[in-house]
Amino acid sequence: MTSDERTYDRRRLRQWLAGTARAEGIERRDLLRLLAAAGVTAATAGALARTTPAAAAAPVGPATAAGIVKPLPADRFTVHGTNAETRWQALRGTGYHTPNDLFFVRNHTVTPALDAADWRLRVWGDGLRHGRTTEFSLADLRALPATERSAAVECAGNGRSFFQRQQGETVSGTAWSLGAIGVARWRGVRLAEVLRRAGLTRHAVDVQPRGLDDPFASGGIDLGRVRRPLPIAKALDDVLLVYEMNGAPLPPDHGHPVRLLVPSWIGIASIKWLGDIEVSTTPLYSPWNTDLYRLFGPGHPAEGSAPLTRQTLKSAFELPWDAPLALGRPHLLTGRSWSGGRGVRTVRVSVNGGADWHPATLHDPPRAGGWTRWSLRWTPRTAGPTALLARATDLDGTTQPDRTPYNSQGYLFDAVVRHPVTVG
Ligand SMILES: Nc1nc2c(c(=O)[nH]1)N[C@H]1C(S)=C(S)[C@@H](COP(=O)(O)O)O[C@H]1N2
Ligand SMILES: [Mo]
Repeated sequence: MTSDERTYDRRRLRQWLAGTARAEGIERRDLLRLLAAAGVTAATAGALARTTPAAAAAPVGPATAAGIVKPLPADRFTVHGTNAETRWQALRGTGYHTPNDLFFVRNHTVTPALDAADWRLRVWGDGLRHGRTTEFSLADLRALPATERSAAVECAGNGRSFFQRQQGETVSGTAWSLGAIGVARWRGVRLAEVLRRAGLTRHAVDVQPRGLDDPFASGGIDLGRVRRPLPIAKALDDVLLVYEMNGAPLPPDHGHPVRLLVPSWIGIASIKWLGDIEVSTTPLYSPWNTDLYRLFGPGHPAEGSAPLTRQTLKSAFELPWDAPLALGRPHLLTGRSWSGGRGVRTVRVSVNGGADWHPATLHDPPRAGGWTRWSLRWTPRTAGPTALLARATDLDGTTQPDRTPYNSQGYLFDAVVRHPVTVG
């Protein structure tokens, strides 16, 4: 978290407290927690709570089907409710980019069926000249200058299950292993270009993209459609509105016809099935930057950390969990490491539970917003169970730690994972 992001969050909170920032669909207890943390009196809190529409109760039932369109064969995916995680062994030999049919899916509800022919993106808000609204069809976006880039989309909760499995800590949220990441080649138009054409003014501070999928309910509370404010500085930097993924039209599960791509940031920033973007001169809040996607727990402020932005550093082996490996035979261990910073510089691997470490051979240069493939030859000489470990260091000098500090929702796990195998 850079000090810029903290400063921005504090300023936004102050503006909110002054009644010049809006917060819709936020639970009352979150408002109160934020206000209490800032030492605001109950009278002010009451006034603010009145300006916030009451959250509507909505029935919530258990997820019955995944609600995902593409096939999810068991040798390629692990399904968690409405989400599907890529199995790492399925990535071996697939090249730098994750094929679309192997790419993980994280849906708050279900993949909606949208028709590209009558889809429109509405860009609106008081941060636009004369407060005017502009609509773009897919053909309009395709007629604008196109940009292509490789980038990862990775869930903020990727690796979450290791808080429990490795650190014995209970956290809430989808119990992902390490497969809630994919890297694709995306094609689209810069958000900066679209905002400029819509009449962006220099008074805009936040943009809020919102999805067309069903509203999301949590704990019986309707939180509304999936949306998360993005500071204007990031929006104008490297964010794309994408309509192609690895050379194909964006598939239904990944946001057809158009999604946002926010490179290096946690996956929730990359809103799928984009319907509208609000451009605001006052800071915005949604449940996705207040109650969710901040760090809570001992060691964090009561209102949580600043909203999460960049991803952390991780490594994974392209092997099944508990893989059997033949004794005395040469094996080529392969894997990938990735960082939300400037790219991976070195990877060290241990084949004996962390006692000895060997440099892995890297097959890609450091790439910001992407990953680096690596390999190590190993001929096991001792039979029995052991753990494989990979530890990456990025160009910013960050190295994966042995343990990730606890946070109650299990975000941003970055510790070295112990991958069990059996030699025999
Ligand atoms: N509209 C919408 N956008 C969304 C989501 C969603 O449920 N609805 N999930 C977010 C989350 S939490 C993640 S991690 C990424 C996952 O992108 P993918 O399903 O294409 O892999 O999409 C983000 N964008
Ligand atoms: Mo996510």
